[in-house]
Amino acid sequence: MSNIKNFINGNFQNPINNNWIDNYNPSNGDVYGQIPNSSSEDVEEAFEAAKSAFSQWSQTTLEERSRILIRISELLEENLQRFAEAESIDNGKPLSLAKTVDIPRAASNFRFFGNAITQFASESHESVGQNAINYTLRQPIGVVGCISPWNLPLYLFTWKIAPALATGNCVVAKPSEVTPMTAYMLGEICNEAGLPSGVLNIVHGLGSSTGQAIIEHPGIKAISFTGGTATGAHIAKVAAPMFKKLSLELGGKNPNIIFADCDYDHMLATTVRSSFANQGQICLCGSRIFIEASIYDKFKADFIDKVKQLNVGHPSEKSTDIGALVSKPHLEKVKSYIEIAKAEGANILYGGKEVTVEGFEDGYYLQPTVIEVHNDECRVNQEEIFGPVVTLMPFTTEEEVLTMANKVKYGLSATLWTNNLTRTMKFSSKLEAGIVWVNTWMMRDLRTPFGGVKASGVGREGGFEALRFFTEPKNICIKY
Ligand code: TXE
Repeated sequence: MSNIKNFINGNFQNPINNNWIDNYNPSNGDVYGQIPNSSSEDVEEAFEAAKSAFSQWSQTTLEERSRILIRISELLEENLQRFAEAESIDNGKPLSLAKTVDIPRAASNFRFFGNAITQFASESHESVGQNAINYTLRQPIGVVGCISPWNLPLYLFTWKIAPALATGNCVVAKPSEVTPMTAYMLGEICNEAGLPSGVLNIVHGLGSSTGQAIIEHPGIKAISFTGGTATGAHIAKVAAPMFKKLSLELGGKNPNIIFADCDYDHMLATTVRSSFANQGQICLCGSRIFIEASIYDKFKADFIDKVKQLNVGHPSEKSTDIGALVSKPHLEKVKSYIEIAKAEGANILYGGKEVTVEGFEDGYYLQPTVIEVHNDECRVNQEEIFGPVVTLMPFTTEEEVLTMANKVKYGLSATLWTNNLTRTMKFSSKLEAGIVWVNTWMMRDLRTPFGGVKASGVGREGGFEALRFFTEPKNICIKY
């Protein structure tokens, strides 16, 4: 059994109430460990440790903070294989993906923010003619809370923690209870890298107990959260009366808009990836595919041909393209949407069934699923499924597809395939999304703002936006 513990004040400890929950391996359905279901007492201890560490950490030179963050990054790289294996077992994602995306990107987060903090600057404003100068101090907030989901476990956990630490805050963090393993392992790496005790505290447990204790804690002044839209709305309700700073990165139902004038082969290969990477469990996946009518039939045939070649299998197999879904309840949720699609009269063009992987019969495997819909307002086209399921629909005019693309409650990202510059400019400005990719997908530059509009959240992560979020601007006006 792989049991994990809370990481508080640099020590690994059991939850005070000795309350534990099971941790499942999605590839075979087995319980392979237990994790603390921490209570508000553990969160209080983590908060006290963070609070005591703050006076020193916030005064640590930028060079020293940068050095420690970059050391964490190096140690993650040195431990790539171990972390990738743990991530793949905990989440069900192909080991190859964890090794090339999740863990390298987690390491990049620490390296990027370790470097970015040495370049971060604040403004000064000379009040001309008034003999006065204003300057802005960017001070750390204090103790902040970071709460992350299960789809890209260490990648999204570090995406919040690295900028919070770089700016001099101390952190109480909670990974998803569904995928806690690599966050637990990160504790050891932080100790080895010389991160002072109490600067980062990691408490494990359910959202309703541990997560709730973090968002309710009056001393935790900011919350950075990635997860479901309903949870985000709940967090906003709890945090608003306490005037906490909030960054919420929530769900998506992203359009992938394909015009006939695009680079077809490149579009086709990328669309397979943007549909099914990580079993479709990425908030940026393009789950609504709109295709210009003149190439609709060709696209449909070619796409299904490629999707058929995707290999659903055990995450550790090199030949696996699609691993296991993260949990049994999530598998059931995704399957329920396939039933909804049928009831709504959509055509299941491919997939829709569970897959039995030999030797791992109780794992949570599902075929990549392609659904042809006739009405963009149907539920499978409007609600976030967050699994290996995409919808196809033809369009004839720019206006029609733009309206359909924007006619959902979400607004995280959008992908556009065209070689027409005027159309590119028009769609880039009119699509209701925080991120628009043109002729590519999920190309990331960590300096860019990341986040969504509408029900996809508030605030932006990434680059200096994250450093701004984790600091409080204070204006100093000096008259001379
Ligand atoms: O997310 P939750 P779930 C979407 C996706 C998925 C749905 C639900 O559609 O099917 O959300 O997934 C913590 N106070 N996304 O149930 O519950 C929780 O413990 C404080 C999109 O896993 O939002 C976990 O650490 N924290 C998404 C984190 O919130 C609470 C990625 C996310 O869990 C809490 C994942 C509370 N009251 C799911 N309740 C994306 N945008 O990438 C829960 N949590």
